[in-house]
Amino acid sequence: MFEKILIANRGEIALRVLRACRELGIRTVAVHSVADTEAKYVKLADESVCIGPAPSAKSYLNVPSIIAAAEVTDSEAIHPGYGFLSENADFAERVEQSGFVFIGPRAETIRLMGDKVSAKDAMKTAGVPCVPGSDGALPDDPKEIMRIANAIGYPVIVKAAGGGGGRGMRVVHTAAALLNAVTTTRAEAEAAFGNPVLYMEKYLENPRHIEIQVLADEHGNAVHLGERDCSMQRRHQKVIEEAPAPGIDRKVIAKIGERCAEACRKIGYRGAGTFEFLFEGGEFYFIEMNTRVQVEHPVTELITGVDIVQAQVRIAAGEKLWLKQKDIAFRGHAIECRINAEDPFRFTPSPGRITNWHVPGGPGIRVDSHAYNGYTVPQYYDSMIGKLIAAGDSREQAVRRMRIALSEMVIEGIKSNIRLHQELMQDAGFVSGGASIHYLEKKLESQPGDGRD
Ligand code: MV4
Repeated sequence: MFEKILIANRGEIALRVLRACRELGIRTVAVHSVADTEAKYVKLADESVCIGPAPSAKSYLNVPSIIAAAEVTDSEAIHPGYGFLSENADFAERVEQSGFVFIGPRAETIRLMGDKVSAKDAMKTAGVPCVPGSDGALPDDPKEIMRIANAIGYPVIVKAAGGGGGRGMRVVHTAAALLNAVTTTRAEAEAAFGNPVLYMEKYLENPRHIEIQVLADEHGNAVHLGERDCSMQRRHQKVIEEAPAPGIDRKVIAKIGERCAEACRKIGYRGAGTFEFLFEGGEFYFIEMNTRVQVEHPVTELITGVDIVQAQVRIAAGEKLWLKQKDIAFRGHAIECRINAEDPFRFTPSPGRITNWHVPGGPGIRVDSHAYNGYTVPQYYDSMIGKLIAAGDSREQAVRRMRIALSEMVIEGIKSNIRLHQELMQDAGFVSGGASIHYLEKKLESQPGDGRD
């Protein structure tokens, strides 16, 4: 096992990784920007290194600075967390070339999945069901493009190979609108990702977003840890996630989960990963794979008892997977509310000093947050300041516990989205379970919350 790991991230996930390392008896190095000098995980880490000024381009994305920090602290491995450099294949490569272990998949796998056309192609070949669409990249010839769209059937969605997570895509409803849409999306893709490659899919009108968590080792073993339902989202930002997904047959999950695990074995996947699917009409359609730990990993941890971050570290250290699929049991239900420093109904960021901070507790409650009384939320980064997770024997119990937890939570000095979560925990569409990816945005449109403060 490693003796010392450098955590190339900030906020709640830096603290989460730190705790996993502590339990494994590994010393930690926190790297931080000037704006995060007073952060809790920086103080708790065995060592810390300031890697640059507040803007993330000069600190958390500053590759030479992070590598230098690993060198001066004699770290053996680097955990990238999520966001920042976590899915940057060039970074993973630089880490390994500098003699450190990158806690994640091989750079080549990250690159494969980063290109959405090659990712889909690899998954199709590995037997994972995909959304019907173009066979690889769209050609330049307008006639060919028209032919492909006609074969798929409208509506179609044009996506950028370099995009993902909702960036660089456009829905097209008619043949008349197709070629302009392709031209515009291509120009945007070139500008945003430096990659004009596009692909096309059948547009699914009202799907749910269901993802499968996997763990794979470098020795060819892989398991799945079931699914998460992440449909409750706004502008591609997840708001609530839960596991298991309400109303989906366990046998159907076991089948798609095994497809994902088998795909991991086939492509030589290593580490934790997530297969993102759209789920509509009882069918799963692969869209993208995430090659990092995800924000919402705790809901899976709470229903399986598997520590996903510790698993990442143990796999990176070369351990053979200690879990067989039959060892993984799913127990009860877990729900996560992302706690953001923002206006609960207008969604404008609300950085600043937290003058009063109290977190809930009691059976089944977990709070993953780096915030504390007196902490100042910097303006430079994502507004997520923590996650409130409630687990119970049933979904009903998890919802009840979440309502109580939200009522106990105190955040003063800044605005937070606690009241939005309180409203959602009473919302008929959420409470009944199984809402689509469009549910929250439609609800917010019809009840915008204007005038509430
Ligand atoms: C789709 C889709 C409908 N049909 N693809 C958005 C994020 C990116 N990962 C893929 N996305 C979508 N792809 C087809 N063929 C609808 C979306 C989509 C979406 C997906 C997951 C979660 C939230 C979403 C919100 C809007 C659109």
